[in-house]
Amino acid sequence: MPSNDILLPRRALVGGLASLGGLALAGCSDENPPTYGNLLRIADDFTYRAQRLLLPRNALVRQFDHADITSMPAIGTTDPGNAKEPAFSTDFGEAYDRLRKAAFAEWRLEVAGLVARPGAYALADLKALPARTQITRHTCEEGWSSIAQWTGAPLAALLSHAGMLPTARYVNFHAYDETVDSIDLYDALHPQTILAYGMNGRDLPVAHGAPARLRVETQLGYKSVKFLRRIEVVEKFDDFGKKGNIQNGWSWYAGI
Ligand SMILES: Nc1nc2c(c(=O)[nH]1)N[C@H]1C(S)=C(S)[C@@H](COP(=O)(O)O)O[C@H]1N2
Ligand SMILES: [Mo]
Repeated sequence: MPSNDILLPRRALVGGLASLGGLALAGCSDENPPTYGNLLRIADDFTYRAQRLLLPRNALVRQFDHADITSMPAIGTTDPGNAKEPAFSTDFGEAYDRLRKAAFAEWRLEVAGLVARPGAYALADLKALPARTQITRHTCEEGWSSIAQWTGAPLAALLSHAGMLPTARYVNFHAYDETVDSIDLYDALHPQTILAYGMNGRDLPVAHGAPARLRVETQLGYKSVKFLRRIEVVEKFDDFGKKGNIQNGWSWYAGI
């Protein structure tokens, strides 16, 4: 595959590296991704540390050719604007429905937290950032996998545009179905971590997360949050309580 990795502006890179240094130094502190609640979580922690130790920081996952693209089921929420969906949000479901009916022209991705320039990005703003297209395998924790082509803005490009501050350590993602999740800066700045607005050469379909979803190619499918509403850059790890994956029995770190 042709490589279209972007080069981060030096300032963002220095900021990012400073934070990564913080992450490594804080290796044994209480603020690390949690191993708590249950003995089995020690295994998550081990996977996290082992992968961080063994894998080169920006090792790319395998990319495929057009001929390898398969069909892909839509999983979990497939329309956050449909009140019959199990995860329909009373706070955001109707808003999503209105946005969708207006072809997402009014949709804005809020970018908040530890950034010098908090903002609200329209789809056109995301498309104005450098674009990356990649054909990758999506692996769902339920045991199926699919190959699709994704086009979007590298999250690193957005974070650099927003001026991520050196204290940043995690990026939190909030969706219209109230899914919340986070990744650390290793994955946030990974070249294949993108905010995808295109799938298989077309606009991202609603069922797959329109108008924009996260693609974290280095982790299992559930980390690729669909229907993005808000991104927040933070220093302190948040397990999101009852809404987070830890209390719902999922690993926070699902590296593959
Ligand atoms: N907002 C949101 N994101 C989500 C989900 C969801 O239900 N809501 N499901 C996750 C799971 S378990 C998987 S496997 C993938 C499925 O992506 P797809 O529907 O495009 O196949 O999205 C992930 N992201
Ligand atoms: Mo999944």
